[in-house]
Amino acid sequence: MAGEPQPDCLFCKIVAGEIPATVVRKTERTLAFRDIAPKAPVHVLVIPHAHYPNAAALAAAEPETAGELLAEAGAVAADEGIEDYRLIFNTGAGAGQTVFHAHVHVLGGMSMTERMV
Ligand code: DGP
Repeated sequence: MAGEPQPDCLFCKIVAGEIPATVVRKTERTLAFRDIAPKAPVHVLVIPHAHYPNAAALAAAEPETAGELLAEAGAVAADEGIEDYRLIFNTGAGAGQTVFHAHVHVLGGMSMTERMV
């Protein structure tokens, strides 16, 4: 069923607590944790607990959760004390997506005028 945990999904395992992560925020529907290979001083991933392959699929199925994902991304930036930050949704392997569970990268803490993930 759409949104159900997938046995081979890394981020579903983080949601389930089966793989450790440095969690910075948690809501009933979302989880925010530090990226294992940070590309900026602040590099946090915000994901839905529910499994969807990318952010657009999440928004189509659960628009409220997609909105919460964005609100939580803003809350992460506020918690980290950064006003300027970049949100990135890689979608598809050709765009650099490596984990096929919806997530948004929150990147900041340095000049973001050129750098891309
Ligand atoms: P993307 O390339 O957009 O699919 O981003 C996936 C990100 O997930 C990438 O920046 C690295 C991060 N990542 C991969 N494995 C782990 C992990 O086990 N723990 C954490 N915290 N992050 C991970």
